[in-house]
Amino acid sequence: MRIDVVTIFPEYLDPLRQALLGRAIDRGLLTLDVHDLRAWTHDVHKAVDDSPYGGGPGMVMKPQVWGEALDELCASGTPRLVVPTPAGRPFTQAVAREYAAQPWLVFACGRYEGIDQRVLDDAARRMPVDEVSIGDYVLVGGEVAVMVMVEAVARLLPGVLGNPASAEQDSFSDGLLEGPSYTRPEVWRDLAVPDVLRSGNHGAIDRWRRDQALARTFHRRPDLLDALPEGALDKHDRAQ
Ligand code: 6GU
Repeated sequence: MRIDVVTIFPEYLDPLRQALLGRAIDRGLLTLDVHDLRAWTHDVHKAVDDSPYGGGPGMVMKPQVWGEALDELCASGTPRLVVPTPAGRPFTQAVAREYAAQPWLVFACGRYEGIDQRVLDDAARRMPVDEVSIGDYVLVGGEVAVMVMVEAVARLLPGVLGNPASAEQDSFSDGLLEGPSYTRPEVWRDLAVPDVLRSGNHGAIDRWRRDQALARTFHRRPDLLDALPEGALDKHDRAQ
């Protein structure tokens, strides 16, 4: 998969080259190119923003600079353009899976009060454009949201995780939160590992884990239970 990111703070994205994703890049599973938006300015001040039409606080990113950047980056094909904004549709695990199936993503990081809407309207004439939010809170810019999304997408690419079963057992993959995990020692600060996990009875272990996931989801995210598809809960689940 190819990922391009356009930002006025390219070094902000450096952490994506660490650890698991760094290895995926080194192994050629993922190509990550980060571009400085100011490279497409023409004035001495390298201005990327201006005051908003209609008044109000803050600054809006200028359309000409973004237009030239996207024209040049997208000249060779049709990527999916992703624009992080708190005003976007929610980024979920389902969206991460959808992105992981794309050959090419371009992320356009806005700062200030966002990017002139015509940049997105114009791009949408040539490519799919998604405005997405990573949650109901406001960040100072799209860079950290892009890091979140790239990490969520990259770990789903074939070969990136050592053990692909990890992705299959994630929270959300079955619509429920994952339950608790334990490792040695058997007793730590007088707290014991639940007996069932040491029983060797894999049927009982699976049932226990499912019940833990259901209880945790019920308490922490009842909205997820309401959203489960018809038939997702069996009669043992409903007895919980
Ligand atoms: Cl994607 N961008 C910004 N700037 N703030 C956010 C966000 C995105 N998602 C939640 N808050």
